[in-house]
Amino acid sequence: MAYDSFSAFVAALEGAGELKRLRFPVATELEITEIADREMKSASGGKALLFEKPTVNGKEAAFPLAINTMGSHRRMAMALGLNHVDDLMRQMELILKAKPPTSLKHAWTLAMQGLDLLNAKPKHVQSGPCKEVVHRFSDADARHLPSAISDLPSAIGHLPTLVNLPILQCWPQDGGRFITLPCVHTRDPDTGERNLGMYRMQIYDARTTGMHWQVHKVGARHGRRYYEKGERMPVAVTLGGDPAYTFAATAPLPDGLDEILFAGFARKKSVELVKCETVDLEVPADVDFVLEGYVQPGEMRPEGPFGDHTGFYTPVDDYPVFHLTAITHRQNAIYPATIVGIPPMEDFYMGTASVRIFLPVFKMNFPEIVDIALPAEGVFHNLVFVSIRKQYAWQAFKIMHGLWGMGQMMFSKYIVVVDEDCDVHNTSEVLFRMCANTDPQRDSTFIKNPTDALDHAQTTACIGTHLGIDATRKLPGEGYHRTWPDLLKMDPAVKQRVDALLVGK
Ligand SMILES: Cc1cc2nc3c(=O)[nH]c(=O)nc-3n(C[C@H](O)[C@H](O)[C@H](O)COP(=O)(O)O)c2cc1C
Ligand SMILES: [Mn+2]
Repeated sequence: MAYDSFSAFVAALEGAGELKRLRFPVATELEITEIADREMKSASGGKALLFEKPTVNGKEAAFPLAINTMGSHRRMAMALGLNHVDDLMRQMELILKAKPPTSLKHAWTLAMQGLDLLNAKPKHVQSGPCKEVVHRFSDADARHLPSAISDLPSAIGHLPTLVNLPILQCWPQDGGRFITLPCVHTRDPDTGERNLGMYRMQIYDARTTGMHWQVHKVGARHGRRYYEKGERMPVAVTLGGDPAYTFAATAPLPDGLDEILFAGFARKKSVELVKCETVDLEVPADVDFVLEGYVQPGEMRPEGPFGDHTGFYTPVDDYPVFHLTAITHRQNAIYPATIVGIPPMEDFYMGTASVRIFLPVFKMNFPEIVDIALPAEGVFHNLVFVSIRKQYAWQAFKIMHGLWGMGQMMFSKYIVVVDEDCDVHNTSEVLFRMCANTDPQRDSTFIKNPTDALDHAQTTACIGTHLGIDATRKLPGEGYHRTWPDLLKMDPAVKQRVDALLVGK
């Protein structure tokens, strides 16, 4: 099921008892974070929150703010119009099984062809709700624009610029305000291929932001080609609309595979794309806000610090700069936001959904894989649990190396491989296996690989070592010469008898 607006999704959450409204003024400076953090840390991710009167420097912003809208397994499924994310996983499986692929790239191509068959191809439309209010910036505007974020309230109501948005200052040592759920649309200048990625944006002033695409991401690769050609790079950023877009922007699709197609597949309705006003790009017509602009080759500016997914502040570093040329928006837009920080946070549920939906793709390449989990404590890349059906010696190591070579799985700092009868979603069960089943030296391997740009523990940014731990039961061919003992297990007949004995007791 598709949502025709972000507010339709918010209404669906409210109808399902998954939303709390905060009708009183709350400051976008730290206060919304504190309330949202408490909610995200409560049982099963708490509820979505709709702040009806977010304030910016003490003044009410022009739009309400919704946060934690995907911050539970149920809400994440609802965002994709599903009862359970596994429903989409099974569809993915069917598409891949219909015609077994010969390689990973082939698997993706097939998946995408399957998506076409399901009528997921985008349509092109002339206009849409995201154009209800259109403001192109002119040079005359520049005279009215405040340059410092502290001056922003003076411009509220004057221009539909970033200053009217309830953009959060998330954590005390943050370098400013950040757009935390931006869907960044770019094109490969050579092939014309679209990409949609989520890269946070720090507000520098009413018309300029940072563009935090890390070096390994597709937006950064597109950027490099524009820089090499010395051409100005068109960029469009969307906020809101069907939550399927926001999820697709975070999903780790291989480079060259279109997130808009994927979103169409996920929501079972093709995405309607509309041309931007000032840049040669298309965006979904039903989004709440479109920020149009460009990145100028060679222009870099200090970005950060930012209280990040890792639970630590990411220090200041140079990133490209985004210049706004137009803002268009819905009349009754809702500003979508999230916060990241010490886990668990909303992004844990988004990451978990990605792993579930793409599990069939992993299994296609590695049929022995039974299940994969990225526990919240590992903040995505730091810790990966994999269960396998082991048949031969050192198969666990093959799986580790395979995963370390697959897209963003290259960042996995620790991979623990367990046998198929271990539930990887139960962290305590995995730790029990790891402790009980390993000889640390025999069962581990260190490798060199690119690392997550956010990992502060590496001696040098973006490169470092990873550790793989084989916690499966050892086979004779693995140099284990003793008899592997059986795991304790109660006789099922006794369990039944005891169940009956205890009924009503
Ligand atoms: C809430 C949230 C914020 C994110 N912020 C960033 C960011 O600032 N920079 C970045 O490179 N990746 C960020 N990511 C991760 C990317 O969105 C993710 O790696 C995505 O798959 C990148 O898409 P791409 O492969 O098309 O570049 C964020 C993810 C989430 C869920
Ligand atoms: Mn991509």
